[in-house]
Amino acid sequence: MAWIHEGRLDGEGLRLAIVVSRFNSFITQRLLDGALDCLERHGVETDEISIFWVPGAWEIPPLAIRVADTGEFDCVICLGAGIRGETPHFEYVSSESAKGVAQAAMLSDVPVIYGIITADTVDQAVARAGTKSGNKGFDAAMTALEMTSLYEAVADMEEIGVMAEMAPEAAAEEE
Ligand code: INI
Repeated sequence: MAWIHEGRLDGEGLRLAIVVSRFNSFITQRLLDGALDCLERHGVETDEISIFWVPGAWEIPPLAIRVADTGEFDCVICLGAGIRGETPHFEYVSSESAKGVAQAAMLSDVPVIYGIITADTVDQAVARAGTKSGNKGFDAAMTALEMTSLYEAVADMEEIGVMAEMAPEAAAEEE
């Protein structure tokens, strides 16, 4: 039979960071509200959440990786909003912030979650910030809980694996 590993949605005892951008703040504030609602409903203490505001989505990845590298947090959630304008600026900002968050996630020891929405219109952005299409900040926070618990599960497996090589009985007790 296969071993199934799934993340839990239990936020008790977790310390979380949220990096959120001010650009399009009428949307990003809603994403932040959604994320906080999710975390608090799942048992994360308010004073275990740190919020870092940055100017725009471009600035999210460089700060996110530094926040992750402090070792102070179990997970970093990135929230932002790109809305297409009349110039190509949006394309550069959106694609680089997506790549940057992906890079931060690959390089960090803790999960770095991508909660930056990209929309062609203000209506599309509004729909993803708590109206017709739900709240992508809430969804990002759910993903954060799930991934944090999976990272912990894998870290526990590594620890038990090392113990098993040294002393099989001690590893069995730990399990
Ligand atoms: N920043 C955003 O967060 N969303 C956008 O839609 C956006 N557009 O389209 O311009 C945007 N630009 C600002 C950018 O993130 C930087 O803050 C700025 O370029 C300074 O580095």
